[in-house]
Amino acid sequence: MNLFDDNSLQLPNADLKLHVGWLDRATADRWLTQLTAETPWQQPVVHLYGRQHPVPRLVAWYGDAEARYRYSGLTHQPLPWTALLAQIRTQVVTAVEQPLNGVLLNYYRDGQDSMGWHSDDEAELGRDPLVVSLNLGGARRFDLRRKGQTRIEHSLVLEHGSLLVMAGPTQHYWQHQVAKTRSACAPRLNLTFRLIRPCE
Ligand SMILES: O=C(O)CCC(=O)C(=O)O
Ligand SMILES: [Mn+2]
Repeated sequence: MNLFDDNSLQLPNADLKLHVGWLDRATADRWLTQLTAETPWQQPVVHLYGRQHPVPRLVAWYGDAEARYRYSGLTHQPLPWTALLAQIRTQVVTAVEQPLNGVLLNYYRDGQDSMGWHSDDEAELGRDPLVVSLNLGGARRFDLRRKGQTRIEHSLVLEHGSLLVMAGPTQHYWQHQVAKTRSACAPRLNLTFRLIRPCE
């Protein structure tokens, strides 16, 4: 992954690289417009203690047929790759030199859309998962804290066209969030590419 060697974040027990400006502006603009328009967005409802909570963002899951994925407490069958998402996957796979068979699209309509603290440590991602996250649209803050702690230890701003690569033990030791914000922010589309391993 030589492309990213100068972009490492020095956090213990983590392997995080942020490549700012990975995509040129015109391509990032075009992908944002097309993906926003053509994605069949869903807003899953999570059942917690007998109450129903719509997740505070819109989502879609695409991938190879075997890439069934659990998130927000539900199992999702992947949608087949569109021409554009297949092209984006090829570019991402070429950059990281690792296979990836699914992508979760998260659409944050405004500053009230968010994603709570979690690690991408689902069993189907295996040990030391690679999670490659492409950012389009409005910049948002991405916070990191150690598992078992409440203090935010590090924050990044994920800007239009940037690529964040999380690998190694990151998901084992760290959690991340995209918090709500009162600041005005443009709609944001985040694509996290993953490798779903077949069930044992
Ligand atoms: O929107 C982001 O940057 C984070 C997305 C994320 O953590 C996820 O999809 O698991
Ligand atoms: Mn995540």
